[in-house]
Amino acid sequence: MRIDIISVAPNLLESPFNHSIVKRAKDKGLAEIVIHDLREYGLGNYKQIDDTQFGGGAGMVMMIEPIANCIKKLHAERTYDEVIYMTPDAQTLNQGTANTLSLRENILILTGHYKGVDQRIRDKYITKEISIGDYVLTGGELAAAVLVDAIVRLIPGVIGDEQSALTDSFQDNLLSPPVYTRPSEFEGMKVPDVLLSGNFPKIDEWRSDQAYKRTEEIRPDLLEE
Ligand code: 6GU
Repeated sequence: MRIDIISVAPNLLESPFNHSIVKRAKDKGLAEIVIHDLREYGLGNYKQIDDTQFGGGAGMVMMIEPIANCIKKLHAERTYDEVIYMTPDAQTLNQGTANTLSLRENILILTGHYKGVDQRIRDKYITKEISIGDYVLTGGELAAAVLVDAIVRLIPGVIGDEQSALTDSFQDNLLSPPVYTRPSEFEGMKVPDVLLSGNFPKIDEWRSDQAYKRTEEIRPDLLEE
């Protein structure tokens, strides 16, 4: 999978993509992530990328030309399955979206800053808009890092233990059951007997039961979906 990201703060994206699972995916050749500095497409001597908004009001808007020029250049090099704009005024990311996107070949992600991008960019170039939750971040970079991590770990071959991506919280709209490791007793706190029983059908049943109970208690909205 190839992921291109357009950003005004490329350094914010360096660290998350050079560690852990995303780094492993890149090293294995399963994911290629290329970051494009929007400033290089800025206008004039000052490389301007934002301007005040028509109609007045506080906050700058990202201008259409620098973004359009950057997107056009990238479009000339490859066909994108999806051009995604990271913005808080969009549907929130969930596991289903991550699953779908992990099957794509080429993805382009645009990250916004300030008041966001000129609406005409969204109208013309964007095929999908994603928020990562109901709160506001300074910019879309951290949100893009979250999205890329969620997608890349699902690419076949990225996670060694194939099973583990499938048993994640949310994969079946349920939270994960509690987990334990050694020691079996710590300061009087014991691991549930069933997990030490060796009775695997029973253990599976206990885990499903716990997953359901946890979901009911913490995220009942997931059960309604
Ligand atoms: Cl995608 N961008 C920004 N700036 N804030 C957010 C977000 C995205 N998702 C949640 N909050």
